[in-house]
Amino acid sequence: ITRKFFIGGNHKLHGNKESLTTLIKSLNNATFPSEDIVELVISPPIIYLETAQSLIGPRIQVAAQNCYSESKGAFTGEISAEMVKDLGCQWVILGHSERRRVFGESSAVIAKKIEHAMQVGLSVIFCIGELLVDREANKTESILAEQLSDIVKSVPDWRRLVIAYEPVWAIGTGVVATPKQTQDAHQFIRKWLATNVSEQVAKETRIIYGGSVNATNCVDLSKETDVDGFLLGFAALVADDFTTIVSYAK
Ligand code: G2H
Repeated sequence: ITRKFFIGGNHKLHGNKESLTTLIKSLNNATFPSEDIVELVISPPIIYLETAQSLIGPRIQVAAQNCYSESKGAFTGEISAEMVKDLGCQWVILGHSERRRVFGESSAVIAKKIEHAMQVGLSVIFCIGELLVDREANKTESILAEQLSDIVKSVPDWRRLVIAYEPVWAIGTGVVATPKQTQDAHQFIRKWLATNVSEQVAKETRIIYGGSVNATNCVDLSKETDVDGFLLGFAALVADDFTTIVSYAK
């Protein structure tokens, strides 16, 4: 497989300058598999992007947790992809279920954000996933297909898109998807890409899993064929957990 394993750490609304500095120093001192094997990204709150960017060693990249779809203008409280890029950051997380659900971001808004961020040169971690009611109603695949369809025309460069499968019922709940549930969803996403984009994009796109991943359950999840990495939440805040999870990169 030509897909490089990918581990992202989504800090969400956690930490401060001191804890972030301590975390990054620990990561800088950790021993990771080589950069040919695994790509590492951390995503602190946006206000600390510059702090993170100034502290990281060569192995770690930085992602914003969000950015707006316009370059500039009367959009109080927003930040642009250009600004993220200006700080030297290469990545942005878009479509996270917390953005969709807590902040009411529609698929149309997310699609515009993806397109703009990519045009500016950022790489995107794009999140999709079903609710528990969807899974129980056997609608997981149709929800994933819908979330993919909503953005498929807005991706100018698939090589800079990582898809994070994050079942909403597994996010921050301690209830992790089983390796089989994960593999099934990832395989479905890959097939969808083959049919609706191209065989090559399907083969090359990293599909990572997020939702209550920890230093124990990552072992079996990482063995699944179509699992190309993880988007970590709480585990990303603990340097030892992050490092352990990275050690299972394949
Ligand atoms: C899912 C994940 C990171 P957690 O949101 O994006 O968080 O690992 O805390 O469930």
